[in-house]
Amino acid sequence: MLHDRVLSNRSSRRRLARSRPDLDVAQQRVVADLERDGFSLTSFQDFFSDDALWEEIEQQGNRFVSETEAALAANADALRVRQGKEFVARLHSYGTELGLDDPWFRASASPRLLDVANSYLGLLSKLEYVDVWYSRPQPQEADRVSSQRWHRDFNDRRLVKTFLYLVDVDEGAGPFQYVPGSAPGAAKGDLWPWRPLGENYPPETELERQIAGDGARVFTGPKGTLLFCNTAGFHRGGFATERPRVLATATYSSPASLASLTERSYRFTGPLDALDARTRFALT
Ligand SMILES: O=C(O)CCC(=O)C(=O)O
Repeated sequence: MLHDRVLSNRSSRRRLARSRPDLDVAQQRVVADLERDGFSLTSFQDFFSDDALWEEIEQQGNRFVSETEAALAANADALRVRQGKEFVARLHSYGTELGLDDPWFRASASPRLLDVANSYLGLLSKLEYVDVWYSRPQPQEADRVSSQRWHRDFNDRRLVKTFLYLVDVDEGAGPFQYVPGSAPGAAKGDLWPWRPLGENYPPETELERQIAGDGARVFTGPKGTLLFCNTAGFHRGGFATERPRVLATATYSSPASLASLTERSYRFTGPLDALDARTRFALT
């Protein structure tokens, strides 16, 4: 893509190369896992070691659950949902204003996470999307729709998404699932290969036939599970059948992706001159 090779990403690659982040062991492990498998599994506590921040995010999640369940009981029309994905209620959705007083936004914009995303992407990344999701249970016999079906994200060949579980997630809560080694360039990268804005949803049964054997990873896990993933590889999730799934999520993309294929979900409201260079770059 012209955008990738020549325009927006070139200077962002150069800027990262000039001052590479100094990663600690936990961060190095995440980047190495992402390179090898396309995902990395850890926990908020192990990655952040920040009890106060975890408590704030937990409270933010609990408030969102109470508000969502009150709205579901009273008037489901009041929920923030997107067309075609009505099974997910969102805390923010698009067009919201966010500052560092929002705890999940603060974690997502932290140097700790940005340094991992930037190292894996090999450039200064953009924090494109930040939200908290409540996936509503649906009948077992319902058809899987949208991101409940296997797909590659259209955003870019390489991107990083984080998923932080805010409830225990078992099979009945619609766990996230991923095909290891399916990111572009990896062993299974050529299965229905990634294309910008391409048809990235192959027939479910065909894909499952192709990956039979090694299969897919199913990420059930306790509250506090933190998953990193290059979702240009095949993934699906949120098909909750017994209990709601609640998670916080963020997306880190290249400047080229944001310039051409994707849209930032929020406007940062805090003072820019208080931020270091990589954070300012990520939020603007
Ligand atoms: O809800 C899920 O587990 C899948 C999410 C997804 O497809 C995505 O964020 O790209």
